[in-house]
Amino acid sequence: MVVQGSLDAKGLRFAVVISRFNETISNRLLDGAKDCILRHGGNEESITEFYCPGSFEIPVVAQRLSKSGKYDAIICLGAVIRGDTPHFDYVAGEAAKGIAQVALSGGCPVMFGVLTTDTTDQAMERAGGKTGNRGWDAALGAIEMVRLLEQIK
Ligand code: INI
Repeated sequence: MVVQGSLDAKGLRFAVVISRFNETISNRLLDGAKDCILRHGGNEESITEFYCPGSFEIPVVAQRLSKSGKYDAIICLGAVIRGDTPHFDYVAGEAAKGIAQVALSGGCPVMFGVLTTDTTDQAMERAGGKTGNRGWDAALGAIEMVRLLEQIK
């Protein structure tokens, strides 16, 4: 027997948490996520966008959304770019750890669509450039996870 999630977004409610830091990239990830949801049977009304200052703040917003019970999935989007600062490690690490913690807390599926790259060019490549769009991928994963977990109750 094989259990897997379908890719049907019809009727699902999505919360998308978007970091405004590096917002050109975040917005491209958002465009990808929305396109994916619409192409899989969802509609504009099923997507609610929540903006926070930076990726460090994504987990607390995701946690509140998860507790609200109003959404079937939460998609977290942002870009942490290394540049020359050790700040990168703290921001990227805390974002990843915090999002994973919310995902495991037992609410709805929470997707990690936060890019962690060395350069802006690398981030652009992953946000609708030559290596695809991680926002699109995160949304597809959200749909699959909702439909998978529906079968494991
Ligand atoms: N936030 C990001 O989302 N990406 C970054 O690259 C970044 N850098 O490089 O500093 C960043 N910093 C802000 C951080 O997320 C918090 O908003 C800030 O520290 C206030 O808590």
